Amino acid sequence: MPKPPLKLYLAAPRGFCAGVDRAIKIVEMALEKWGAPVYVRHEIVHNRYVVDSLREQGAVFVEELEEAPDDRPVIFSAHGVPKAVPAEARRREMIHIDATCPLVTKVHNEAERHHQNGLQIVMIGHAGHPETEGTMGQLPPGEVLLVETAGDVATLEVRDPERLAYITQTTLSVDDTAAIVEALRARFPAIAGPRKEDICYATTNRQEAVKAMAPEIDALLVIGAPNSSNSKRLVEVGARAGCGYAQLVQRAADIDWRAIDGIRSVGITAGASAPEVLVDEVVEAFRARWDVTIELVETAVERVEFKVPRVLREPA
Ligand code: 2E7
Ligand code: F3S
Repeated sequence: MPKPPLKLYLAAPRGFCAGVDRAIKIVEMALEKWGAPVYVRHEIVHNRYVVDSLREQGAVFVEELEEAPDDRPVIFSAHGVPKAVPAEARRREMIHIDATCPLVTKVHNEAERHHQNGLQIVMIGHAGHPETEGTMGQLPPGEVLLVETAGDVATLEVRDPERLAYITQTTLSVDDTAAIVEALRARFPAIAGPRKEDICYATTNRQEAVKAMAPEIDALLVIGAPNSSNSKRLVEVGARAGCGYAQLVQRAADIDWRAIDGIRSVGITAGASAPEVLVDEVVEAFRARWDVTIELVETAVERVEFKVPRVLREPA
């Protein structure tokens, strides 16, 4: 029986961002420089495929620094760490390398600057996410208040409404965040902050590409992990832009084929931590069932690159 036709829209940009590329390189270069095992505090990026392949090369993933020995190098994940973590690594005289994305470090520095200026900080982010914990952990307890929704703004208790600033997580929904910023500015007109928010270029671009393809597609698949904030936001953006079916899948084996039986078009994208091999795998799985025609939906071209820390660029 001939396969039915299917238009497959591929989002661009999708997949790895510059911060993820750098973080993975840091682990690989550390393994080359010091040999195995190299410890990594938290998943270097939120993707099981990436973590498993680094584990095979000799990386050992732990959740807390205390699980790593003094005498092996330790790497901090791309999401950032509270200040207490590198402080403890220094106290233990450990070789430690920070794979925090430079765009997250920029937010840490912003928080520090506002604090030096005597401002209390409101962070827009998701409770319990490692980036939020790392950023809030740059300052003493009580100096950074968390808001997750526009509703949270109404009940916020601040020290002085005239001496406030806001910062954000880098992987939020651009549209939801704009509404929260608006609520903050309405209640605290003096609040300082970035021009818009601290959402990074990669998050913004991936959300834009999903919005552009949404009117064309019967279903959207986002390749990414269940703990990947930026990937989950892509599913929400797709659903809100009108995709009746928008799903997060880690790889081809997760696809619910019965749920998308009869579709004529599909959109595929990948979160910033999802490797392109998983995109290829998903596209191949579609080709096995449909007569696929691919169209690229390109809304931006990314040329951002970040250098790895100097210690890894120097000869051993
Ligand atoms: C670091 C930062 O690993 P991810 O899935 O992380 P999120 O934050 O989206 O859960 O994606 C790459 C990445 C994104 N942001 C890494 Cl701060
Ligand atoms: Fe950095 Fe944004 Fe990627 S904060 S790690 S460039 S998703």
